[in-house]
Amino acid sequence: MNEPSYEFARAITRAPCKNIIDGLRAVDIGTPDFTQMCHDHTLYIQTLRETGATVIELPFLENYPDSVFVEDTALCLPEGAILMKPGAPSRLGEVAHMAPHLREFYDDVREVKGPGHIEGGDILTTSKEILVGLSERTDMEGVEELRSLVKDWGYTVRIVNTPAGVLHFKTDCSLLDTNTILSTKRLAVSGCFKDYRVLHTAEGEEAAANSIRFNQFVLLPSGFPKTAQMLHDNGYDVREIGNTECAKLDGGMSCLSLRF
Ligand code: CIR
Repeated sequence: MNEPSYEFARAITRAPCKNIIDGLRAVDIGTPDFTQMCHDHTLYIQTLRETGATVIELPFLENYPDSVFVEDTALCLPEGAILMKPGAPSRLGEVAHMAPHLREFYDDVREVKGPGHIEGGDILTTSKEILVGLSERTDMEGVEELRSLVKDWGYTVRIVNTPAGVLHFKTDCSLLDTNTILSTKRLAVSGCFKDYRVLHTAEGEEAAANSIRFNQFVLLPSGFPKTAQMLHDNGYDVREIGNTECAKLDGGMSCLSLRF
């Protein structure tokens, strides 16, 4: 196992498509504004690039409304990439569109073939292990197949639970540095981070948990001032990115890129 970290040379993103208005959502809180979403997406990419990383921008896929959320299609590790098997039927086909791009960068690209399901949004890779949250999209068989695929790379996979009503495990947490996790209280009370230092999102700011540490920055959805201040006070260089439109589709900072 080559210690995975928050230092990345590259990210892959995909442009939002107009059909994003038909994207999956747990609760309908309004139609996403495509123009605003594109604006926020551009700032997201610019911020990743500002760290010195290369960002590979893939073209939109009109047949896949949720395809801007590339994180769910793969798990990128230093040793290789694993193609996922999304639990949402409308998203299964996105994986084949991502595979050739990962093969350009990785010699070793493996694949979860099923019958189980697993999505990248349920996987948190830390310096010591891979945590996978069971959810509506990720089942035990999917996790067991992932476990067998990463075993010879030396990874330990730990199964944890995603809080009820939360789409993905990482909807509620993110890695801030090798030993620190940003988490909602409702997730942290499960005890799944007992071996880590945990910083909690502020009360009422649970949606700030879907952030990413990318090189020197923490990309945080904007509109969560108490959590932003808390991260700042803990020494993190916080960059706030508008996320109102992706949030209507249960998306946050981590969903929008594959990082390696
Ligand atoms: C979905 O329900 O699949 C999309 N609307 C949102 C996916 C968000 N992805 C993520 O958290 N990794």
